[in-house]
Amino acid sequence: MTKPDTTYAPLTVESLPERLGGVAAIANRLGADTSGWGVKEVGDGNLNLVFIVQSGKGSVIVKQALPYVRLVGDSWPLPLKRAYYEYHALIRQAARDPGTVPEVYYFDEAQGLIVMEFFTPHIILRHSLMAGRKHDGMARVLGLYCARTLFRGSDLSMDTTERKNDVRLFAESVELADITETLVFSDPYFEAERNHHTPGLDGIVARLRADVDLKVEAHNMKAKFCNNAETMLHGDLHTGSVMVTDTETKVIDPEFALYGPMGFDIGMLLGNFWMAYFAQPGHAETPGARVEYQEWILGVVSKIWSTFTAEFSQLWRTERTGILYERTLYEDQGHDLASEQALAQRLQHIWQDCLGFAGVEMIRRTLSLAHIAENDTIEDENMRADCEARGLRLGRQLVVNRERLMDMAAVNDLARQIAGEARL
Ligand code: SR1
Ligand code: MG
Repeated sequence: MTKPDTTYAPLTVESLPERLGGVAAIANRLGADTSGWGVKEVGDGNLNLVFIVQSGKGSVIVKQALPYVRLVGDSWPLPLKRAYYEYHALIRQAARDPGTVPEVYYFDEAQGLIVMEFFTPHIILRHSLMAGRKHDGMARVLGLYCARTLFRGSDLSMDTTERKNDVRLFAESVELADITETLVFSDPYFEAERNHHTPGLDGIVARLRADVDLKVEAHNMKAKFCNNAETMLHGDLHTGSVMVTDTETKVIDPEFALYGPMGFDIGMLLGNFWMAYFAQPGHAETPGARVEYQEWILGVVSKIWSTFTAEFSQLWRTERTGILYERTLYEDQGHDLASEQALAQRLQHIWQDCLGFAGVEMIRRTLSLAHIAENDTIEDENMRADCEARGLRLGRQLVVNRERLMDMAAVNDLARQIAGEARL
């Protein structure tokens, strides 16, 4: 018997029906007659091919890794195995926060390919933030998602065997970790080859690169990222990894999943909301038209954080079955207050890390390789530079002063103050 050919080949709109028509998990959803399948390539991310495949019966997403970084081309090779990490992250996230991430229908490791649930009519949150649209319940879903995945993926919840096996699995995702280590924490702080920035920022960028306090603190955040395998992270939780309708919110794209510090995902996410906040004047229909929407964004940030802390606390009190802070040492000894004390300390630690990671994300999305659409689509270069400069200013404050910013009200007030300053 001849073995099936598993040699990797990227899919095309034309080849997809023939190549995947025999996969039962797909045919069951779309029908076996592939002549009725409609295929569209819609990938607008930095790395992969993404196809929507639809028939009269149903729809699926087919995501396939390319052997290189799509944004840059084949001069930057990248292993197909990232699909394997994404698959493992998706099935863990689905168990830890059911209903928030796409269901996986089929995974083919050799082809770097995942077939999964197509969220429709959802759109990428970034586009919605540019259009000035609001989403009921979004902040609550994102806060719950962060609390549940971060808590349940950590040694507050997992036993030692499960935890060590899992850390081992994701520890092999070396190339994706390297991208984050380099692009997020190092490149912005010197004239790295892949960097680019809006020309009007030249003076500010020179000052930031000469700012040794910032460089040291950004590197302290890098040390936390590299050295603290506290939980399984999404690893790339920005507003391009969130899909929304007016009432529903979903989280996608965890191919950068790895074990890292608790504050990383939520910090990246909040950093992206603060950047969207500063970008609003660049999308305003008339001057001042987005002021109320900017306040809505700050409200979202507050709600994500308060939902996160409430849910994390609830999980601490009811699901602490893992290696750390065992109930046998605390509640079972009548030391409930000590348990609450430990919880408060853990949350304070996450809070400070969250601010630091938010800050480095805001700086890297302005100075390093991958920028954000909210800024990139502002055609007026002076306006773009102005929005980006404000983001850089808050980002720097978050990194350097993260231990002095006591609560979300203080951070949002700082954002408002920076937004109200005369041209930077
Ligand atoms: C080379 S990949 C650049 C960025 O895109 C991804 O979405 C990650 O954010 C990564 O840092
Ligand atoms: Mg992505």
